[in-house]
Amino acid sequence: MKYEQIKNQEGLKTIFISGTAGSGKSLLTSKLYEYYTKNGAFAAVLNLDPGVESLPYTCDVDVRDYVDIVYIMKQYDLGPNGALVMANDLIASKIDDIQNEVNRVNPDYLIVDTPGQIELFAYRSSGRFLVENIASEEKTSIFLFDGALITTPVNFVSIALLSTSIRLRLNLPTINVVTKTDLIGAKLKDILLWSTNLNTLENAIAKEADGDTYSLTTNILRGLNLGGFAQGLIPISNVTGEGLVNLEGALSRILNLGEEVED
Ligand SMILES: Nc1nc2c(ncn2[C@@H]2O[C@H](COP(=O)(O)OP(=O)(O)OP(=O)(O)O)[C@@H](O)[C@H]2O)c(=O)[nH]1
Ligand SMILES: [Mg+2]
Repeated sequence: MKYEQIKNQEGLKTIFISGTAGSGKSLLTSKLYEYYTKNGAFAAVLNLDPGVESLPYTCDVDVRDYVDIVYIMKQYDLGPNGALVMANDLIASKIDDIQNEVNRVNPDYLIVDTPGQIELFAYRSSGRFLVENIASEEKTSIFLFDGALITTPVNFVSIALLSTSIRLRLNLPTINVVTKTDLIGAKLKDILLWSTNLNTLENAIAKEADGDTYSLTTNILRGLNLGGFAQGLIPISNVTGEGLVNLEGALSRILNLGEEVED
């Protein structure tokens, strides 16, 4: 196949941005793009969300050029999610064209904004196909915990479970990030402690839950930790820009480590 020949395209680093609906994926995409550009790197953006109407950035490559969600809904008499499923499959079949567009732009960093319906992207085979087949020297994933959603320790564990499940599916090194830190005030301190200290989190769960909820949550948590979850979260605000430097540092450690291994 054509893209086989250009696999491991030299120098290209691809960053997939995933997370729950409304967690800040598109806004972070625009901020990372600005960050890299300001610091003299050549970044480009690929939008993989066929259903989005407006975006806070200009796309270099846009799957909406290949699929029209409104047309699919009308033509095949589908609801929004059925149409998104079909659109995702169509997009996977256009991988050669998408790859050619990326090659033409030829950036150092390709930032990939993924669809709001994360389960469509992460759990259907077309999403993983795209992740596996976009030719790139290094790939990594950022998973966004919506700061406004993590109001309780049990919520925190649920989203950590989702993050781990998506890491399993996409099979990429993953950086966990908490967004909207500008909205959550003092709660951030608790969240950051929970993300690195199992005992603190278990104590917090014990205060909130009992019986089945307590034992299920703590058992999931222990499993997640055995699977390497407790790396901590990087706190960022897409609005104030706080924490973006740390996120870029974490990205660089993963993406540059790859280079060293390759040499
Ligand atoms: N205060 C605050 N608002 C944010 C932050 N990040 C995103 N938002 C807001 O949250 C809303 C959703 O942001 P998006 O970037 O569209 O989120 P998304 O994950 O791309 O959303 P979908 O693609 O629809 O799932 C927008 O109103 C953003 O302005 C943040 O760090 N702080
Ligand atoms: Mg979005």
